[in-house]
Amino acid sequence: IVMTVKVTVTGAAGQIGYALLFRIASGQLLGADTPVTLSLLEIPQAVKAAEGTAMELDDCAFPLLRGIEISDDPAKAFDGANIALLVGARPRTAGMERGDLLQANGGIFGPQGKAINDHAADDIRVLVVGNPANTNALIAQSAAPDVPAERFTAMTRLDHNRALSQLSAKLRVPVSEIRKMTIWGNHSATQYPDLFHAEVGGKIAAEQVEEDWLRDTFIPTVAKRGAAIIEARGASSAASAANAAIDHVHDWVNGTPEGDWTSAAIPSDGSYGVAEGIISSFPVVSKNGRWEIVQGLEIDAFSRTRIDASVQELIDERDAVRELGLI
Ligand code: NAX
Repeated sequence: IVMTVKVTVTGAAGQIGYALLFRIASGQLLGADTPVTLSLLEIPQAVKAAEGTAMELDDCAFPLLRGIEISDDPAKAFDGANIALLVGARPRTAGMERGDLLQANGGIFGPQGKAINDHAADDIRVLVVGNPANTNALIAQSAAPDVPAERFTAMTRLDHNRALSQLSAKLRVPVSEIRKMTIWGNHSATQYPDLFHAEVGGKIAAEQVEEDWLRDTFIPTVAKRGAAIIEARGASSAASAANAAIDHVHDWVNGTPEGDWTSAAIPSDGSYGVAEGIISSFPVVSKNGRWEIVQGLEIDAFSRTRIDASVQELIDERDAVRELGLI
């Protein structure tokens, strides 16, 4: 018997939600053989809009979609959930200090973590998309002591895909010829997209580009791509973010291809000198439904400085939420 998988999406009425739900319902998240039930969590003011999206989902008559639930109560929305995509978050508004931002998000991700702890299925897997994603994931994780810590992850797959695309354009090769791209650290402007382990045609990517392009164009273009999208579109990345969330969960559940890896922010076990416990992006493979950090990579001084700077930012965020009593 094929079990129906319950997928909970928070912020379901938002723009990423709108780009995400139809792809989940069509089978792109888990595969064409897996029926899904969608659970949409929204704040009370947005429940009506979520109902509208649910009407459109109905109107697609997706064969794999076995039900849609809508709620503004996390306890209900996460009840029996197998996969949780935490998209809804409190954005930074003008004049907001980092402490205010973390506090506001603590008020969202703490209770959601607790609801996951108390109500989700035993095999729950959580992907945090809402920013600041890594630290929001840490907050949710620490509110869910009964769920294995490794089930809480944050999304750097969009950054990873952006890095693939930039390198593909630079070297005029299809994305499919690039292997072993890595995003290290925080999903923020300090992230480090690493070309020293990426391979194109079996050769190290960093050796196929000019050093100044790598340093002065590639790294900042990838790290600041989100801002460039806002500038061009007048709205933040939505379809590409939804696509990355699909990629992340798809690979987590189904595994990464042999001979390649991807990037995901997962709880650090201390690998590569990254402080244990913080949720930091690493080169990862997925095997038997679990992420594993790729081991044994040599990190040169150029990469070390950049990884350390991004990890330091995550440590600072962790210390700040600790001081606020959020973890
Ligand atoms: P929108 O503002 O369009 O939608 C957010 C939705 O979340 C709204 O419908 C809102 O009502 C809902 N919401 C707020 N608080 C909630 C709560 N407590 N429970 C349930 N729902 C709640 O934002 P959108 O463009 O969809 O972006 C969502 C989040 O993704 C933002 O935090 C954004 O910064 C983040 N992003 C993360 C990316 C990543 O790579 N990790 C990239 C894209 C995106 O910027």
